[in-house]
Amino acid sequence: MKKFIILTIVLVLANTYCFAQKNNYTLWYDQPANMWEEALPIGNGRLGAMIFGGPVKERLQLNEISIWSGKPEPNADIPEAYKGLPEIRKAIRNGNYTEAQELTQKYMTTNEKPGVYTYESKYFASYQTLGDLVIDFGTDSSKVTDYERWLNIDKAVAGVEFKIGDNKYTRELFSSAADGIIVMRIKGEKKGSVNFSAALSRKVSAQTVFEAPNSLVMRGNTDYKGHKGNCDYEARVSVITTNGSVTGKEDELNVKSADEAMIFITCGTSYILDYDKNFKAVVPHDSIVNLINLASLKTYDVLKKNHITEYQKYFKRTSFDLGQTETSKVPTNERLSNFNQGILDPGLITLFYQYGRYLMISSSRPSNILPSNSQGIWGDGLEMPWHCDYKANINYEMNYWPVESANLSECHLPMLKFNASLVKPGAKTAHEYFNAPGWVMAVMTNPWGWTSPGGSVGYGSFFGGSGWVCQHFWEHYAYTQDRNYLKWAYPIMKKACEFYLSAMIEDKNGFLITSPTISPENEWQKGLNVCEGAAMEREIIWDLFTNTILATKVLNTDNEFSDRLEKAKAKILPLQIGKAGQLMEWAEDWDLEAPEIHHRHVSHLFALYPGKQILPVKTPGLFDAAKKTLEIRGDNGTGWSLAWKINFWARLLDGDHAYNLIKRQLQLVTETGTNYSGAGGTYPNLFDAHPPFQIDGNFGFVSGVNELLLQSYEMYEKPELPGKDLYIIDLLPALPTVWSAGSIKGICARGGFEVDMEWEKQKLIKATIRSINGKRCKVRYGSRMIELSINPGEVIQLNDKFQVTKVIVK
Ligand code: FUC
Repeated sequence: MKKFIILTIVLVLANTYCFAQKNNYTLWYDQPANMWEEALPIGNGRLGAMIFGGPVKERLQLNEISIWSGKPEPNADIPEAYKGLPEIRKAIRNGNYTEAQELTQKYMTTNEKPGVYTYESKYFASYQTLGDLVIDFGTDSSKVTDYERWLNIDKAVAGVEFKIGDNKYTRELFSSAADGIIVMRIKGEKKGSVNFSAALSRKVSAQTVFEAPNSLVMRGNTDYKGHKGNCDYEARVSVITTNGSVTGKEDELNVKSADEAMIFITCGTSYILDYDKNFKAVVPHDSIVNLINLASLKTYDVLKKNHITEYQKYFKRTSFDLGQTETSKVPTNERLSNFNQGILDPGLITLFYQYGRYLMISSSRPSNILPSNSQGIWGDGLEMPWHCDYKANINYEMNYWPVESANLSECHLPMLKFNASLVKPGAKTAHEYFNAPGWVMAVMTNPWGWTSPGGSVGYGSFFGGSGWVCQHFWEHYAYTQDRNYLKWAYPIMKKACEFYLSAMIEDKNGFLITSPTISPENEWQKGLNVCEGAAMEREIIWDLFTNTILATKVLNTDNEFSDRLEKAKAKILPLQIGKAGQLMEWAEDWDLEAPEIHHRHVSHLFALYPGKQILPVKTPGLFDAAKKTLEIRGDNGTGWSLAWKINFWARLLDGDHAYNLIKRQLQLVTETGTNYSGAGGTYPNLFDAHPPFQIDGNFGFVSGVNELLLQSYEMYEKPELPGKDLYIIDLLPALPTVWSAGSIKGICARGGFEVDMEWEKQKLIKATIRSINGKRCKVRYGSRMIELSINPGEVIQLNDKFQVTKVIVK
């Protein structure tokens, strides 16, 4: 009997242990990664690794967020390019578009000839890999059994386990923000069975040496193809064993007969976010050594506990449940293909949602020196797709769409600080291209303060970047209600407005427009992008002016400037509806004749999402036109395009249509080359597939789900409360039918509210609303709406009849 009880306890514990490995917070696989998009990412905001999990040879592909080739290019702007503006504008007004396109290429880009940048161009900096740590165990692969690798996103810990004979090996890895290092523990069940050699390398511009007694040190720079790189670095790998020995020579380190080994990895670079100092300081050698020394004084359990506690401070704020299924019991890649074959797997939705939050926390900790780039912090190679830069015609902003609503507000800070750093170079670009005050960022940027236009008109002559990134300054305030922060951000928004106030001109009817302009990356006629008054820049400017006016009211400052903005805003060419009932992409009704009516960019719906210019009740005509536009555009797209469409359909209050796009986004993709149409989906490691991997789709998905469940973009006014930004919170505005029961806890609404909701049979049964600072809001569910005034720390509950049932003052 006693034996039976003990056996039962052991089985239960074993089961709990296994279940802990394979719950709905776990990605897991029964094979090592073959391709990079199967490897599993860990990151502490700045230091990342992709774990391949080979039992014989482990490959950790390493990244550090500031390792970029290239250097500042302060002379990239064409000097006094604005002198070409009258000629370009005249050609456009007279309908001489071919001439206008050529002139725009000549004056309003940074390349003389159209085309993408090469390594010979001014714009070539790319995010780069730090290198690889390869750990060779020298074992016989045919003897490996019971293989599994996993990533637990609840704890941000990854692992590999397998057996060789009757010896079980386990590896655990995490990238700790608490201790500033990556930690790996390698363990064999049998004493003395851990043996390996480790090598740290990078294909170019780096050298590794063994430093006694237990470290590999790699020093290098980002020189590439004969071009000087502006970033130096030092990476260190140190090994501590329990029993056994550590030896090394040249660039290799050997561990023999250990019971277990701990490997610490860290890296520091010369990068500083300081335009005036050319973005360069010295490599912080002492702090790098210190991080490893401090970690060496701690046990594995302490390091792991520190890491999990720090990570969960962010991660645990939000939970999302759409029902339990057995589906998590198959490997994640199979789970994805099962879902593609129509097997309902609500757990996969919640896993993918939380994975997006995991990727955000892991690539954008508040102390990051740079924001999450187009691959977060994970990227292999030396020339990344599209340089892995920050593209402000959709991708960069999409990365940060969910950050506030998904209760990760502090993770927004790296982006906000980075945007602020663009004001100086952007002032020069504003002057050279438009002879305008303020600052402008055109279409993209990188860590070297690039604000100039791109290389060809089709994507490069878009000057809405600064306006768009400024939306994030306002959004961070709208969610946090932090007036002190807004005081810091306001001058940056104001200077962005000053640029557009100066750069806009009147169209033939006296409305304000920009010229030359484009609708990002889309042609209105074969070979022609350039025009005047394309919708997107108008919408971005409308949004910027609206938010800046709101900021002047909240801060009770700059009334005159605010009046100027009001007047200009009223003169911006309004949104127009075209002959098919669609929202017009350009100022002329060209949409139906454009060569690519299914183009992945849906720029003119900026006003619907992430803007707030189109609302179901207040602007029903535009609302219907936006819907028409999307119907014409169709449901295909690259990864991020699919994610954008989820957000659009959420704002159009059509959860079922959004769910169709969710299904598309979760299509298993294994193709890695660049594909621009119809191939979007998700890789086996749940990275979003453009293809190639782009992280924006992961983040756009999270914001899309939030928009389906909670919206708060509509504002209302109360004459007795002037200067207050007041929001309407919509509960379950677009719930997909398949998610008939579920709950979400800890998502955020503008105005500084945190919301929990539970629903059953498609109906809200309970909602809880907390206010950070105390604020008034309206809460709407279907056709019902109530106004609440919530004190700081108060919790308000609404029941299934939409009655306030409880007010608990903390
Ligand atoms: C723009 C997009 C592409 C891709 C790239 C990073 O050029 O049109 O689809 O997302 O940015």
